[in-house]
Amino acid sequence: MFLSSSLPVFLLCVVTASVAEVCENAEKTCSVVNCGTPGRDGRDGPKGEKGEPGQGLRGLQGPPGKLGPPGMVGPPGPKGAKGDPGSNRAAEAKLENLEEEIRILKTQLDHLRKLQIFSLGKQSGKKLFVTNGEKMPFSKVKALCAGFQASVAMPRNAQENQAIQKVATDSAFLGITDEETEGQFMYVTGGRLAYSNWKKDEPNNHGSGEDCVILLKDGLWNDISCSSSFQAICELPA
Ligand code: MFU
Ligand code: CA
Repeated sequence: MFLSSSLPVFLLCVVTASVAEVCENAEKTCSVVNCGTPGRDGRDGPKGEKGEPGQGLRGLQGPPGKLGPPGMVGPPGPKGAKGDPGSNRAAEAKLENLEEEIRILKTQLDHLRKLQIFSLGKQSGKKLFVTNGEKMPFSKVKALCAGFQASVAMPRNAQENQAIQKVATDSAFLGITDEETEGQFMYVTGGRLAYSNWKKDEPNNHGSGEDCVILLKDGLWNDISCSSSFQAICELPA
């Protein structure tokens, strides 16, 4: 009875001798039967040194890190939706007043312009010729005209030449020179002459040289020194 009940424990003892705990239990039960394999003696030894890093696959990626500090201010966002209609009554009224004022000013300006043309009386086509009656060297005439977005008078046809003649009370400079190439007269604004009205035997580049042009009282042209003083006549879009 005793032997038969301890036989399975004995067999288990032999088969699983490597499992210490089972063997220990078996020893308690096999007090009469020889268990065969002796038990381990003493405690576990000291921990070994850390091994070399493994050479297998890398471990899985860890979880995401903490949120970083806030970045710099970004570019402005998109334009907002259109405002509430009717919420700008004051601005609309102001705009209407301004538009009305502009209409009035435009009418007054138009009126003044007509008066100016009438008083000067020297409009030719799309050009308006004006003078202050002063005499000065050519460089001063250029500066004077440029001062009000105008050019020195440049007659491009007989009609314009006559209009300038009417404005002039004395010989006047024209916006024409051959300063760049002697004998090749050009407009100060650029381009070859479209029209000329030279006096007989002119241009003659007399004396130490004559690169500027004057309109004589009779409407004929003479080349003359740019440093001499003659009347200033400007042209501006009419
Ligand atoms: C004529 C003109 C000159 C200058 C001189 C006094 O030359 O061409 O431009 O006016 O008379 C002889
Ligand atoms: Ca001359």
